[in-house]
Amino acid sequence: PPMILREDYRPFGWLVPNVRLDFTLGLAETTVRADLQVARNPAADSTPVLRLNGDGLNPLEVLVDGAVMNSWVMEGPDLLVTLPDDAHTVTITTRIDPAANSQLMGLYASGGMLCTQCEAEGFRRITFFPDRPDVLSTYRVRMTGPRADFPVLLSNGDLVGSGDGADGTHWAEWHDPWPKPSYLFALVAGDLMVQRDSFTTMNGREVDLGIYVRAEDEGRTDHAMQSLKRSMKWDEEVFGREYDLGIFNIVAVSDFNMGAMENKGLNVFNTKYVLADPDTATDGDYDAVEGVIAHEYFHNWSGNRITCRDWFQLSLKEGFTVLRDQLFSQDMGSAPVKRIEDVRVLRSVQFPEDSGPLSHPIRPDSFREISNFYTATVYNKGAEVIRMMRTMAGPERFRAGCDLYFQRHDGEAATCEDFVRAMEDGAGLDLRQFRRWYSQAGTPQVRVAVASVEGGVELTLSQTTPATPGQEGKQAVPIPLKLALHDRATGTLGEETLLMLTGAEQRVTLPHDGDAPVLSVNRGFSAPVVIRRDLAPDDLVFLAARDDDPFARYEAMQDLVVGHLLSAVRGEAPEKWGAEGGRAAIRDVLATVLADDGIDDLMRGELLILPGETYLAEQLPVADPGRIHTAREALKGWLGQALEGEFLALHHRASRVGNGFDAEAKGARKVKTQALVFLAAGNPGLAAELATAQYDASCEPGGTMTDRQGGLLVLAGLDSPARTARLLDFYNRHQDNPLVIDKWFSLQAQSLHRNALAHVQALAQHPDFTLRNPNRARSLFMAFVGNANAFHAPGGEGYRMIADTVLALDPLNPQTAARFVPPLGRWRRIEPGRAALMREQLERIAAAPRLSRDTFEQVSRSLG
Ligand code: BAL
Ligand code: ZN
Repeated sequence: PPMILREDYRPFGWLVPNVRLDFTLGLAETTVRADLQVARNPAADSTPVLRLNGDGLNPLEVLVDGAVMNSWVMEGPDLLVTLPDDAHTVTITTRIDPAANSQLMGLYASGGMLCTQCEAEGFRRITFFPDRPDVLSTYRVRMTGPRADFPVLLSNGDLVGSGDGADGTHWAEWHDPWPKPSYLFALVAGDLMVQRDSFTTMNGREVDLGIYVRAEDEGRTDHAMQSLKRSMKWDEEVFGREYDLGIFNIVAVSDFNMGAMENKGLNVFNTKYVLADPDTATDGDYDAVEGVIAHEYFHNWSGNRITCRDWFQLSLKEGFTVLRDQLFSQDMGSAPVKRIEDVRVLRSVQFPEDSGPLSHPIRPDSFREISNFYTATVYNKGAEVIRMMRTMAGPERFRAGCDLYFQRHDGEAATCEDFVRAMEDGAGLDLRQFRRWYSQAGTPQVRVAVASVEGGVELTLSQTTPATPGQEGKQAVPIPLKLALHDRATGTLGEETLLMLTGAEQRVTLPHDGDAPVLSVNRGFSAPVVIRRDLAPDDLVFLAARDDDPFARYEAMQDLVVGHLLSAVRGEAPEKWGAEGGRAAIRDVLATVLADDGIDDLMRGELLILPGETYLAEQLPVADPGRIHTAREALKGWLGQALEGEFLALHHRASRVGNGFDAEAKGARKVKTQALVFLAAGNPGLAAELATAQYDASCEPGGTMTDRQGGLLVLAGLDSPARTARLLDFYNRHQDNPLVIDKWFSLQAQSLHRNALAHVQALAQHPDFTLRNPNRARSLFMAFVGNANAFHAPGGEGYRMIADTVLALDPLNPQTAARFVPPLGRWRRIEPGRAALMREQLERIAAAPRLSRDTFEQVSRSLG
């Protein structure tokens, strides 16, 4: 498959101002008649040839200005039509089989309904079209189909007509007045229930809201609806963005590759991010629903009104929209806790991506398959880059920059460069050097040294960025670092300041009048970098217990544990880390955290989370996952014993808090299961009893899925008679709810049980398991990949199982198959024995005939 280059961008030779689509719907056969009004693009090189992208399509008929034309040609999957004049109407008829569409791209059948997914290049599986984001058209869509099968017929925009046809058919016609690229087209036809509501915009316009689900999911959409209304209001208040149609619909689909899709006026969602009730959704699920609903809604401006010129600009809409949804969630709940959660995701997913073979800048320069670039780098690092601009400008000037961007580029297909320029002009920032964040891959490493000088301290800050594939030499990037200088002896906390590190090395002197200065740096995680600081364990203990920045407290706790665990993994002399190789210090800080009345349980829960195994592996040039796991479990067990009384008391206290959805109740549930996690490592018998009791209590009326899943997750890692019984009970209780059965698969695949690998092998044969449903495939195998100890089984069985999954899934659903390749691609950073086994499996995949473009690209980059 060819490499597509960013520098090769050229405007399309034709404009397509208006599109009419006429669908005759059937699950196994849908006919599509497309009328494209086309005109030469004065801004492009003139060409009489209209290239229309297709993917697996044959034209049944081609008309030009109403007359049959037979001189079209196919070039690969594309249809080429040569047109004599400057403006024409081209009409093309195609026929597709939605039921056979296992890729879930284009128009497909899911549980008896029809739905679409077009981003990035799915529209070309429906009809021939210039399927690129810089071709903007208004769409008029007519659908006809059997009323019994498809009582609900939806598309983008406003409903402009509907009626009955012959033989039990009916039709609906929708019109979207806002020009949009083809990737934002959507159609849904099915037997669906709807929850309706309405929203009055800041200018007094009424918007009809609808959330459509299958009958069995009725009653689980209220949280999604409330989240939508909160999002609409927040975007008006914080970004000044008002909704621009009379209708906003959301449809939940159970077979879906992504989380959700921001189609204009008709968002299509994975059921996982719509449905929620206390008996079936965890607190994490509730938060995820709120965040994804917000994300898709916010795309209406950052993505739809202003879209991307080409797919290299994906972060223009995704990075910005992720930042917007993060800020929204910060405002809806606990801002510090949300920030810590977002940093944890960035560091456990994006940092490894950026230090591995798939590393790419947030604005990539090349790709073979764009689906492979919907990554944590484009999304999450992209959000961090825009967040840095906000930090440098402050919220008000940042808002002025956003306003200018929306005003300047409304209705356009824009570039990252356009966004940066609007920020320069609107926010008054000089971003000349900052642009490197868009072009340079890799995570900058910042070394911080502190030396006492007369009247203060001198900081020496230096930065380097490791080489990444295709980018050997790296340049310094501007790094905004929030810092404060505290004093350990007096406990005085210093004022926060913002320091810009712009060069490779920089020295600054900070005034200080105590004897024991302690630097708190990258507060709030103001820059997406790795900080290397040589802080004494006593200083980390001080920061973990006392820093006024919650993130800095979390970070000090993480550093303390990372320092101890890496020493243990390296087999270093433990004295450096103080008593008990640093364990005593960790125990004492945890005890402080457990007793601290100044923080709520949601924050306490963050401080109790030990750094994950992937994050720990990332700290080493080459990691032995087995040693990391052993060291981490040993620490957990030691802490579980050393603080058994405290964790027990915490579990009791938290168990007495009610089942509500306020911060107190959510916090209590969070720390309750965390207490179990430590106790399970320290005193498995006691933990099994408590986990069983927690599970059983959660099955009483009003009990929550959070407690039930938490109890069962811990139990699933232990050898206890209750384990089998409660797993069976959970299955029987929820067997009719696929999203909960996904949890049942996941929690077994994630469990710390020594036979987790064998459990996963058996579950893959379970009658409820299928690779055809992406949620189900991920619930077992992605959860398994996240279970580092099981995935990295020394004999390589875990690697083989994932390679088997890729090979089995690739012919069905290449986009989802390719997502399982990156975990194997980490081989260079794993000890040689396992690395060879990982490589072997990559080579086995690479040798398979007829690999998809998606999997081919990921495997060849991983081996490369
Ligand atoms: N645009 C694809 C799904 C999302 O990022 O919202
Ligand atoms: Zn998005």
